[in-house]
Amino acid sequence: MTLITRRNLIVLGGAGLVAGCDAVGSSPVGRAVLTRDSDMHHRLQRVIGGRDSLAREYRPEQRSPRFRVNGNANPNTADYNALAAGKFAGWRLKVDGLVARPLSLSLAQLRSLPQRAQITRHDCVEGWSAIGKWQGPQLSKLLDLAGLRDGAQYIVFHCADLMGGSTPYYESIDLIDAFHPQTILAWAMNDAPLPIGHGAPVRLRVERQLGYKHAKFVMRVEAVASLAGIGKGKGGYWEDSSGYEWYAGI
Ligand SMILES: Nc1nc2c(c(=O)[nH]1)N[C@H]1C(S)=C(S)[C@@H](COP(=O)(O)O)O[C@H]1N2
Ligand SMILES: [Mo]
Repeated sequence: MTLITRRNLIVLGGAGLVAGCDAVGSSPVGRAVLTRDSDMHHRLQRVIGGRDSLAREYRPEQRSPRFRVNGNANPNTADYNALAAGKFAGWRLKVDGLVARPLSLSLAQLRSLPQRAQITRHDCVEGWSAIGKWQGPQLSKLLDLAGLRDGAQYIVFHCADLMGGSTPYYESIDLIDAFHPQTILAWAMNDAPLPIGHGAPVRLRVERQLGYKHAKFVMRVEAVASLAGIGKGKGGYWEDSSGYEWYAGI
């Protein structure tokens, strides 16, 4: 299976669009193709795929026999270990920030919300892919329960693990992806509770973006107006530390 990179998408999309358009610089698509900034990926992706286009879904027998555990395999902090020892009965997901009704939800409550299951392909920036089944409530359901307040522009996922022992892993997405139907907070993988290595008790699935956006060990979902005050301000651990792009559309 070929990993479709953003670079490929731009080459293919750019060539096709330019060939079919004689006023490249004056159309929105042409401007997107010609603009060499990181925002271009985002806009071009939207122009080609549409805001609500779905990532491909697969049949059960297409699931990968082995799905790699990547990045942190276990937060291994005292707090997390205590929660894991209690099978996450004491875990609560906080939903706060720019919301009308902050939430604190148990795993049982997350499981009792309407669920979505999807079999999708995970593409890591390091060049491997795997197909798995994920289940959980749509993020949109939680955001509707909490009620976004005016000014909310991004949703931030705060994780339990500390990179290098001290820097929290976090990620963020915009509201288009937050309300996308395939954006779920998964507590099950391949019909079993999420294993610790894959992000127990809950991890984000944001199916049209690369693997590093899929925050594991999610503890808190925060609605914000700006990413400036969080971490080093670039919207995610890898964005802050290694220059990974904030919009990692595939
Ligand atoms: N909290 C947290 N989330 C994370 C990571 C991590 O190290 N910590 N690694 C990311 C990367 S780079 C990938 S490819 C996927 C790996 O998910 P998996 O272990 O289920 O394969 O999780 C992402 N989410
Ligand atoms: Mo990754």
